[in-house]
Amino acid sequence: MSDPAQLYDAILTGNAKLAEEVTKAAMEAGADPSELLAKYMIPAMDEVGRRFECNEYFVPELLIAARAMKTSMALLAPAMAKAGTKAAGRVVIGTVKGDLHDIGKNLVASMLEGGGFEVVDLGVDVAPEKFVEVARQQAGSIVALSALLTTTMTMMKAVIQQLDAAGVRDKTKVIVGGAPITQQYADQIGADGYSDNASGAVALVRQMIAR
Ligand code: B1M
Repeated sequence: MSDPAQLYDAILTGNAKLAEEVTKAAMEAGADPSELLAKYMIPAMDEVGRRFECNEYFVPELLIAARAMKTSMALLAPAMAKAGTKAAGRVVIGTVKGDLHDIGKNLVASMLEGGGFEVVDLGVDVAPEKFVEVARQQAGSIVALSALLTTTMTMMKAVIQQLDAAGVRDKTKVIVGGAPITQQYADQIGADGYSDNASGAVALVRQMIAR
């Protein structure tokens, strides 16, 4: 019988096969997906980032760790989607232009779906014009922006400015998140909400819909 703690090493070493086996076994044993994420999976990715920063890991290691993380997340997603209660509302989500990081964004999207929201996932490297086009088509949606790089977080401001210029800002709430984002930055660019984690993002959307 595998130990869920092995998930940490499986992701850290980019062993997707082991990550899959351990996740399946943990789910069959009734593990809580949020606990697997918080205790093993996200800390493993943080350690991957730390190793990358001190030149112990390079881009290939980041990629294989990300693949292992995604393998596990794909197994957790259905259980996370089942856990929520229904709430009306649509969220258009994407990682901003120039940024290819999608693990956190996918987690936020899965948890929003789990919360009963309709999620339109635009993917990664999404231009401000695309967010505006979809916000126009899907009036009343909440736009959720993710950025992981200090060089791409400025794109969030560009999205807000373009929503404004297109005359849809007053009908569109914007929430932001991702490792380099802070409440202060969110306020500075005029976002309507910020969360540093996926469940906080769901709570924010709920509050906005309730208002
Ligand atoms: Co990149 N990368 N990366 N990377 N990468 C970081 C972000 C970095 C911090 C690593 C480091 O140096 N320590 C660093 C950024 C430095 C900076 O800007 N200050 C970095 C760099 C430099 C780069 C490249 C430039 C490297 C290079 O090529 N030289 C390059 C850039 C490519 C590009 O995007 N244009 C690059 C590439 C990559 C890979 C493609 C190899 C891979 C991504 C694979 C993928 O996503 N499909 C990758 C990875 C894996 C990472 C780290 C190691 C892990 C990111 C991750 O998935 N974390 C990362 C280091 C780190 O973050 N510790 C790093 C797990 C995930 C669950 O957390 O995404 O933070 P996170 O999401 C959280 C919260 O932030 C929040 O909720 C989530 C759950 O709690 N959240 C939101 C996220 N979005 C939200 C939206 C919300 C609300 C909350 O509302 C809308």
